[in-house]
Amino acid sequence: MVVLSQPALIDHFSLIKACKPTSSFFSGIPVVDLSDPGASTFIVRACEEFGFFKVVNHGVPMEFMTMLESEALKFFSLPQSDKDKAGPPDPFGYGSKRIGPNGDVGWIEYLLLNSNPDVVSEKSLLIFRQNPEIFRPAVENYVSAVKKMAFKIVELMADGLGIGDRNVLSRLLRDEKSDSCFRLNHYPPCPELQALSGRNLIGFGEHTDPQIISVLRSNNTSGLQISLRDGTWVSVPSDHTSFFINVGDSLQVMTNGRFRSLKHRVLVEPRKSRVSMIYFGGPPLNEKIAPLPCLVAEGEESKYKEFTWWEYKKSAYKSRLADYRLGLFEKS
Ligand code: GA4
Repeated sequence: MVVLSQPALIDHFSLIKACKPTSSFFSGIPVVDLSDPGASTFIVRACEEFGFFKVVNHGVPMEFMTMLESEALKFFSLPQSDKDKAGPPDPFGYGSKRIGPNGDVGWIEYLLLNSNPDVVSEKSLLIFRQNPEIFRPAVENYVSAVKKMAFKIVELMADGLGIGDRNVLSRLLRDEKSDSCFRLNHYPPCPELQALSGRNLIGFGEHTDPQIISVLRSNNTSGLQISLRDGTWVSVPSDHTSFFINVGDSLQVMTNGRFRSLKHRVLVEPRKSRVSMIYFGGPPLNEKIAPLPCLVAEGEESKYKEFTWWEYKKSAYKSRLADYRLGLFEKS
């Protein structure tokens, strides 16, 4: 990302929003120890209460996380013209400041990749070819370890929900046609602009994730904020050794609203760069997204109209980041 002089900064990025700095870190984030026999119950409770939890004892080797973090930083440190060769995102590829196709902007640069190594998009191949040979294995090692953990988490979720078939969610993520993706985000500090406005720049504006679950890991720089049920925004203390899981819109529907998808955003730290890596676990495109029959009590009905993941995704990509995307699919 190019550092600009102050007038140019204001001219070019007046669209990037800022918000009042919030100093307090939230200490109530549920922590799930994956090696704990009670993990399935804690996961369900966390998804009902917050749509969000932190995972420890996850089994993903720390070296996979640090290796990918350093490779990502090397990529983001390349000259702008080199990074631009991997853009603009379609949605895969390198993007800077523009998020999605409908005018959303943020103080961010990112790489969006297909998470299935068998269907690596043209853009990803280009990125891998242009960069040192270790970038691709770093992505693949990390993503395959994180996927395994995600499969385990949704299986525990099914156990906790009392669903007889514990693979009902994981088979969607494990499917070779699973429409999952992987994102590397870089939020460079911008002290000049923050000092000018006296506010925190918004790196990634508020939104919910459309998929089933998202698995996030960041370096030791904070910035992630979540919206609690009462609408208050709280900051999540960073923890580079753990993962943060959030419920996506599709899981909200599959649980008939028992789990709520998490509204979250990222504020830029004035002096430290934040790098995050997120696996978005989604179903195959033709999969019907509907409440799991065993989660709809007798006499109760589905709160949602019938739709496939493809229909939901198409509609999501026509929306703005902060829109309530499920609204269109709710029964009135
Ligand atoms: C949010 C979750 C993932 O980052 C993402 C995002 C996607 C994009 O960046 O292209 C979207 C956003 C996300 C939801 C609404 C649309 C699509 C930007 C946007 C405005 C990759 C995804 O799948 O949905």
